Amino acid sequence: MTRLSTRTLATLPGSIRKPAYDRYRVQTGIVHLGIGAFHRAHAAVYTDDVLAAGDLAWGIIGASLRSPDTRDALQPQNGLYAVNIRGGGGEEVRVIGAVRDVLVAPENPAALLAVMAEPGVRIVSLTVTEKGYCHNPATGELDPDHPDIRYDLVHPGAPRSAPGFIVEALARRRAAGTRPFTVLPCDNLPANGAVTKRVLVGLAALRDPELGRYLEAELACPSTMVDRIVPATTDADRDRVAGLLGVADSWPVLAEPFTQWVVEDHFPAGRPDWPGVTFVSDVEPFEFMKLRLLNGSHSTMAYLGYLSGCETIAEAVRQDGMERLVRRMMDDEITPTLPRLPGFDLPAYKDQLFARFRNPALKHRTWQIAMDGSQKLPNRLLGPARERIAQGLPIERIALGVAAWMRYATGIDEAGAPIDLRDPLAAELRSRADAAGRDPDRLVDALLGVRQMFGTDLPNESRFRDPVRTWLATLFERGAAETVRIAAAL
Ligand code: CS2
Repeated sequence: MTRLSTRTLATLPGSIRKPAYDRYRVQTGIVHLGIGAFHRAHAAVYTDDVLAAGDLAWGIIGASLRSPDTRDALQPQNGLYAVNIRGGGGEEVRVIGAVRDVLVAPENPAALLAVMAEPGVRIVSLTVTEKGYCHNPATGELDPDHPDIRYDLVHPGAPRSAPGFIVEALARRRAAGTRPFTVLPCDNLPANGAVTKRVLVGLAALRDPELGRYLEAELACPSTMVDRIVPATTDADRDRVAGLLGVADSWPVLAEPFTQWVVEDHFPAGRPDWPGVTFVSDVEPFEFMKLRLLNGSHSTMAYLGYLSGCETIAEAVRQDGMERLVRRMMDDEITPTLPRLPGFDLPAYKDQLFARFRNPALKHRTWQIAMDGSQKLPNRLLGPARERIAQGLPIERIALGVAAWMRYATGIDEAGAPIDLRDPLAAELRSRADAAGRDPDRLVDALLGVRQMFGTDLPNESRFRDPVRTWLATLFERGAAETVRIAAAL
């Protein structure tokens, strides 16, 4: 089958939305680090709208920090790819032209640094997942012992980490008299702008205190809240999209119809006028709302659902008792921890979340969400747990989410089969869990000893440890599906 490309764009069915702007005239205004499916289905779509509205200064050069897969898929397609939007009411395909090129950082770090140093680049955005910030999730500070950070300190001109690339590019711009670009983190971290700035200033200061002070004074890192559910693309999805396009796309992305981007409006070097973005002076209330309600529920359903044998979130949320359990967690335990958002209809937001979770057209795998739990849980569940404990409030349902993660982290499912545990701390989790065995007391203490997740306070806090331990025992004795029913009936 012929491939999607500039040449074949004209052959697409008329009903398909595609770039109508002159792609040859688009300039590079944004470098995006970590060009995975999420960016292509989220920020790149908003930027495609900017180009379509006639502002051609904001083309994107994407970079993969690890594998060449995205470049290999998109380069023969001149950067073009399809977004397949699937909702209850049907589906839509749209071809995005905002990505001008994809670089593979490890193959040629110098090429990426050269692009980042170009004066026309005014924004460097990131979707590198929680672990890509090389910080300690429990403190939000740069982890100076992170292997990539240690490497980058020795090899600043050929770095490995996202912070390493950004700091080196900013140092080069400074030396050349070019103003800094704005750094725009688009990952699910609370206060992601502040965390990013702390990490970058921290790394710069380790290289050169003067550079650290310069970035502290000059660098803008606005916080953002990003939201769109984007399941991993499968071969069946590729076939389906090819059928709709009439040409092959090696790597289309899937998404739900819902999309949201709330951005702190602090771009000293300028920004595109992204249609549909909510620009605010303080993103924090939105971030907490989304991270704790959506992502906190996602993780809870992912672990309980996976252990109960549910492949997708749509299946998990339909499990007996799950929706009731998660609603009670949202309403009784999470919502009271959220900063107020005057005028915002929170009940409607929560109803909409359940409609999104139930979306049967999206096969969003529980296993995909279960990944990297050591990085995700601190923001999603442990933060609200801490706040509630400090106020003397119960955390029954949050504790079940944490216990389900612990049960999952044993690496063996309820049928005795191995779980493909993907986590930067997987080796440590497995060895702690193996040493503890299935005794809930020993297991809970072994895993609470992971400082990067639980800090030094939670392991010694009986109001945290006790409910987690009780749920862990129930999960072992009764299994996850039955535990969900028990918890829903509380
Ligand atoms: C999910 C998120 O994989 C996960 O951890 O919770 O990717 C989630 O789908 C997005 O944050 C939705 O915006």
